[in-house]
Amino acid sequence: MKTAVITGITGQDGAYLAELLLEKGYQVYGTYRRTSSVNFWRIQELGIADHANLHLVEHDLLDLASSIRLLQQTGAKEVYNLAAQSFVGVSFDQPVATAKITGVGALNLLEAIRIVDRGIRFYQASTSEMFGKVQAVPQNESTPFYPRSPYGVAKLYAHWITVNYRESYDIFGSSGILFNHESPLRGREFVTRKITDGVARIKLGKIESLALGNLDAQRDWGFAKEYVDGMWRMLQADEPDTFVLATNRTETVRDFVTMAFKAADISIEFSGKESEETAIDTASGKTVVRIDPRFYRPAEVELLIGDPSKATETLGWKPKTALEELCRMMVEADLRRVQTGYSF
Ligand code: NDP
Ligand code: GDR
Repeated sequence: MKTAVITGITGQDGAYLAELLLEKGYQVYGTYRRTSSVNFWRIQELGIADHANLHLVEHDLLDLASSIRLLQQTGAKEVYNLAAQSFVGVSFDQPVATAKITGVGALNLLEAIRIVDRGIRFYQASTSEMFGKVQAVPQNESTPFYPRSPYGVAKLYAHWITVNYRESYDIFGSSGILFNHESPLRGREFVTRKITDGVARIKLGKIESLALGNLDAQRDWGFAKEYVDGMWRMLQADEPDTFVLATNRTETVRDFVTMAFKAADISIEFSGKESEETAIDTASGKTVVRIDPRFYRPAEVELLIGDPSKATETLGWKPKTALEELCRMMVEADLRRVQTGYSF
């Protein structure tokens, strides 16, 4: 039976990847960090929390001995490193913690692989945030990196150390440069879920408006469930490599807002400029979106659009879900959650 370790089992991708690997018959060891109240809501929502082949393991990504024991005790042949301080906004306030967990965390796992068994295959969760300031569009595996946040810089370290261990020690380390991917399991700090959750609350009369930051940012948003399949495919390939996963379509945050309100049958209209911009519900005339400059970032990534051709040709991976469908799925899930009072 195949055995895999997923770091960051409590996150969006960790939950979907665990579901996928369990469906494929794997023994899955999902790691979580020690806190006074661990939250397993995502694996509970997917109905896999009590699966006989899912083992939840406490692990400290900054403690090399902890990673060595993890690999020795599980005997895993595939390691998916998804744990990270993954919120770009917070990385400006906690740059050192982000560097450690998001950057050096990957190194600890690679060192553990070097010590325990160099045959273990390793997946590193790299990101389009490494492209940062636009150097070319669409972005692909050869586009130069120019990260714009402590998060992006930390991820770039993790990316290059994966490449370095591949080249230095012949370790099967693959890196997926994934563009934004969303789902009903997305954390509420990220803009899409913040919007769909906010729209649901406005629709159900729980709040009046939603406060956002930069509406002009453009993102290439895909469906997380499809992206974890791409991660798995990378570790089944003949050779370790770097792959972009993206949809090759980009939209502004403003367009996503309009789409989300539409999914809740609310038509809105934007007016005003920059921090004065607002959106009103055209039926009631009430303001439903306003700008709060606290959500602006010290440096912004303005435009992301990825070219996934290499993953399509080499791995047979293709995005399938249109953004409108993804947005509707998220709004419907949030309407249900707000109605039942069970919302994370
Ligand atoms: P989430 O934020 O949903 O999950 C992050 C995971 O990392 C959680 O399990 C979290 O645990 C864990 N984590 C955070 N801090 C620590 C820590 N100090 N020690 C151990 N574990 C920690 O992210 P996603 O699932 O969306 O993303 C998965 C990975 O892919 C991340 O590395 C992210 O940076 C990367 N990525 C994500 C993209 C996306 O669009 N979703 C795109 C490209 C890359 P806890 O629940 O305890 O906080
Ligand atoms: P991002 O995602 O930074 O791309 O990183 P996020 O959803 O946080 O921001 C996307 C864009 O929306 C703008 N924005 C806001 N963002 C948030 N969070 N809250 C707001 O109120 C708001 N208003 C506007 C942001 O400025 C930004 O331009 C995500 C994470 O999952 C990373 O871990 C991952 O690596 C990248 O995607 C690819």
